[in-house]
Amino acid sequence: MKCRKCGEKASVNMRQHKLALCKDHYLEWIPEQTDRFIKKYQMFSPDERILVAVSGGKDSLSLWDILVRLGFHADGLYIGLGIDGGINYSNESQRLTEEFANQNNLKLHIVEIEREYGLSIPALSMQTQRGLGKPCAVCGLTKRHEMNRIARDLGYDVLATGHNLDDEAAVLFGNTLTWSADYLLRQGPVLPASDGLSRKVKPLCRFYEREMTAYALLRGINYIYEECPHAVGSTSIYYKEILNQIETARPGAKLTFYLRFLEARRSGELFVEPNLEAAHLHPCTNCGQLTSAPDLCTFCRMMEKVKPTPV
Ligand code: Q46
Ligand code: ZN
Ligand code: ZN
Repeated sequence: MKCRKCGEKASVNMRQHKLALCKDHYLEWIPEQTDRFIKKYQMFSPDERILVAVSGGKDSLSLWDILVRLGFHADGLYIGLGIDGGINYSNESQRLTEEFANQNNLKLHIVEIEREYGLSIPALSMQTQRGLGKPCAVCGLTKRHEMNRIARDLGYDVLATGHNLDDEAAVLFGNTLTWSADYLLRQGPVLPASDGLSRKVKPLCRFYEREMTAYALLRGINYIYEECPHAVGSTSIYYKEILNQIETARPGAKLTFYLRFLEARRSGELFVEPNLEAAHLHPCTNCGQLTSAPDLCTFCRMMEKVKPTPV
């Protein structure tokens, strides 16, 4: 297989795009395409300050690398979850994130949940029992809250995450199976800013997971290979496996599924009943983030439960 641009031996063959590229042209193609998506979906402009949520994984570190190469002002945010799982997961992912930031002379903010709130994510999950065995519900809620908080407090215009096409297609698949109208309404490459919350963007949402793996490896990014130990057996991994089977039989099916959804929603062809509840958001009385609850947001309500009782 030869590179379409120079005729040298290809390093990456993308069947769904009918495109094969050598290493150098692939490393050019991914940032070019990312730039195209940023413009197409009007994610941000060159003068805006971007906060990239980095986990130490291939997607978020590659996203940071790409945005900086494209000349954007992008700083990183690492959230220390305190997850060990026998593989020292959080320590190792933090070490690799710091290494990347130092090597590239980039600014990285670190928030450690245990230092901030007195409990790690697994401990918080145990105490509140929201996780019922798995800490993922507590973890997701806490990460969202902290990303919003830091972006707002430090005055970033945009919060960027490294979700790839496989992530987005799996979420879409799950939301379609249950026809979760309000989630379907909110899913997309850009979630506009609302009172006190920065705009959220996903510049990698049109790249397959293996395209991002190829980018990280060819670029020489040192990332954490292990998944979070709590990801094992999750619904999203199950949906990804199903979509991978479909993709193997019909190359391009995942991309078509996601892009047709975006197009159908944009054109009004797909009618999703708006959630009237969502229209009644107001600031949490403790942290100021928007919530549909009458006083405290879900995160602050959870933290109330773990507050030590005065003696
Ligand atoms: S939610 Fe669950 Fe992830 Fe948190 S506890 Fe690990 S698997 S990191 S995206
Ligand atoms: Zn080439
Ligand atoms: Zn709150």
